[in-house]
Amino acid sequence: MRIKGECSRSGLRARSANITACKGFTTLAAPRAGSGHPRMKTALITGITGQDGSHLAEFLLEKGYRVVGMARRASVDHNERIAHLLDRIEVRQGDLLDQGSLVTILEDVAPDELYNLGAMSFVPTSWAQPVLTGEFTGIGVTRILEAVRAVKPDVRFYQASSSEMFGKVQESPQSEKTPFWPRSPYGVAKVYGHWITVNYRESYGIHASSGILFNHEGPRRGLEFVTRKISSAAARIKLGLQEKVSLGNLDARRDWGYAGDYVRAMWLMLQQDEPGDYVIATGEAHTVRDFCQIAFEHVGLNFEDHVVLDPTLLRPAEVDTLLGDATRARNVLGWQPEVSFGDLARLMVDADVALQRRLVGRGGDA
Ligand code: NAP
Ligand code: F7E
Repeated sequence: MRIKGECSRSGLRARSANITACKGFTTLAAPRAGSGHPRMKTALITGITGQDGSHLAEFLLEKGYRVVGMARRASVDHNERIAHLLDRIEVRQGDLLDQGSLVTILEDVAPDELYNLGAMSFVPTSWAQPVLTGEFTGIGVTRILEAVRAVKPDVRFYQASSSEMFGKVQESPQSEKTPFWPRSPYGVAKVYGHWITVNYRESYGIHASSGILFNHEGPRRGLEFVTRKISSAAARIKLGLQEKVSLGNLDARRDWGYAGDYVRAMWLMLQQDEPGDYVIATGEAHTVRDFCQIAFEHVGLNFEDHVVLDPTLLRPAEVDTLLGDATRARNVLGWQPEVSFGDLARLMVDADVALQRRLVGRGGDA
């Protein structure tokens, strides 16, 4: 048996004796009854096809978990982020809009841990589709908690809450005690999801934790989010595939971290004896302009020559500034981020340069 070494982004090492390597990938071998190995835990992830779902699945596989993802059916393949994991995970069809599918999956999978990452997560779309956003991102949390209550009340449950709940910030930095003032239908839906999680913990004793995660990014971020839009544009402009990129509010400030660091915090929350709520953030805020400067400078360009301001990208109500205080996570979970803001911007640009070169090599263009 060989054991795969470092997971390069998370710095994690495969330690479980149940992880064997095959063509560079790890595969899970079920522990034998009476073998003396601890029982393999099962994790169910909603939103496994998303940025965080793919990082979390990798992380849990490295920990020796059986990983099951819930994904909604699509007429085209949307498994790009988990394509490299498909021989090691199970994917079940389900939808946060469909109560029956959630109940059936929980009955069949019987997870020890359930990570509810599925949501409509792009803030501008939440103004275009406010009701649907409420259904996925808000009421969807109640649907899955109701399934938990009926089928598997002893599961450890993680809810993907968001710094967007702080919106028009009432104090800075923001901690678990800061009042919410959401500024978009997405933020409002996340406040509902957060409080229903707290409520099911208090009403039914469910081990339900809410992670209030500040923006976290990486090469798997959707192309519409500002960091990835910038890193992709910097790469394409460098390679002569594009000349300009249109952006909205360059003065918005965010506390940006690396997604691989943040999924570790999700897991740590579910390893605690007591459930709770935790802010996960770096404690540093930067502007969109700062991100542009570092990203373009990394490929030898001046962003001011390429960024075009487009007022149609301004939001009906903006979250001007977010800055997190993750003291509780540091003290209770022992969590801290490992990737700095500058390194995050540079690793995203490097990944996009490599991606664009691959696409051009294949005769395609992104
Ligand atoms: P993402 O890349 O947009 O992924 C969202 C996932 O949710 C996708 O797998 C999507 O599936 C799935 N989904 C959407 N609607 C669904 C439905 N009705 N039923 C089942 N699944 C559905 O988001 P992310 O960045 O990984 O974020 C993960 C979670 O953390 C989200 O809840 C997000 O709101 C929250 N969050 C993210 C951040 C951040 O900075 N990334 C910060 C705080 C909180 P499809 O592939 O089918 O679209
Ligand atoms: O915008 C400004 C924009 O779309 C960041 C989601 O994961 O994090 C994310 O939400 C800032 C905003 O992320 C463009 O106005 C300027 O102030 O990358 P974003 P977000 O809205 O902060 C939170 C924590 C979540 O929970 C969400 O799910 O950048 N901005 N110009 C722009 N933003 C975009 N998208 N595109 C622009 O051209």
